[in-house]
Amino acid sequence: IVLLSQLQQAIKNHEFCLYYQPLYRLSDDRLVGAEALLRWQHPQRGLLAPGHFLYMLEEHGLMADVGSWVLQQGCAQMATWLQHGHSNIRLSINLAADQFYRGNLVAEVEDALRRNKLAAEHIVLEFTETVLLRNSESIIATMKALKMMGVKMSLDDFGTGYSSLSYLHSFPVDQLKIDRSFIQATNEKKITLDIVTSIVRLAQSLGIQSVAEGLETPEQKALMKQLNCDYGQGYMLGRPMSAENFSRLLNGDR
Ligand code: G
Ligand code: G
Ligand code: NA
Ligand code: MN
Repeated sequence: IVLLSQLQQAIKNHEFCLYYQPLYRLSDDRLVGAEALLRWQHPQRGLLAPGHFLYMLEEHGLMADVGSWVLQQGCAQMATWLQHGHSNIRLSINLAADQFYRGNLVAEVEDALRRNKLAAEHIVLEFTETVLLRNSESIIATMKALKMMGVKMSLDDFGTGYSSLSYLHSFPVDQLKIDRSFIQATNEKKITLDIVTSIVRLAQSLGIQSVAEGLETPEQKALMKQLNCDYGQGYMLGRPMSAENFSRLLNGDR
């Protein structure tokens, strides 16, 4: 259990950090980037994953502020990797719904890119279907403005939200991330395999990218490659790791 006062302390004391989970192209196993994942370096409990505290940040209206920090920090780290010559990678950054609702997201992204002298093409912004529940006109406008800047938009946890298909024409999405619950059930149920196959085909026919998350076994990876899913992410390919360790991975991969 996490107390509000501890979270406020954490923000004040800069106890948050980002971990990076590698993303690979399935056709040739090439490392193409990473997803930035929030961690809390808790003074007593050690490194905590978002499952322990994200809901509290949301509940207490702190998520948009922490999200701004994630955006800045992620862009700064990506700029560092570029300076070290890793020009072929992209960083995926998660956006919370509150960051869209607050109304200054476009300016914040612009600011994070400008401050770090980072080209927009190196950033992918992930959002979930939750964002689409509210005020869709202004959300669509925000997404369009972000796309105009050159960042890519990725629909995370695809298939688990309230309506997976109807908004695909109105929201300018570049990428679908197939939720790991589908990937992990493919060995058990034929129906799940059919669903995953359909999602990949849906992405293909929309001309957008597909990403399989939660790949844990060679069989799951081989299956997604066979389906021509573009990218893969999961414990089998690489766990979330510190920036330092991801830098090592980049250097080994060159
Ligand atoms: O890292 P882990 O798998 O425990 O993350 C759990 C969930 O927390 C994931 O669904 C992920 O999208 C979300 N998450 C991780 N980092 C961030 C972040 O920086 N911002 C937001 N909004 N969500 C995050
Ligand atoms: O939903 P989101 O894309 O934010 O999910 C990212 C989260 O998924 C991270 O917190 C990460 O720790 C977790 N994750 C990444 N790969 C795997 C995996 O192969 N299996 C499981 N169970 N979780 C994973
Ligand atoms: Na994500
Ligand atoms: Mn996801």
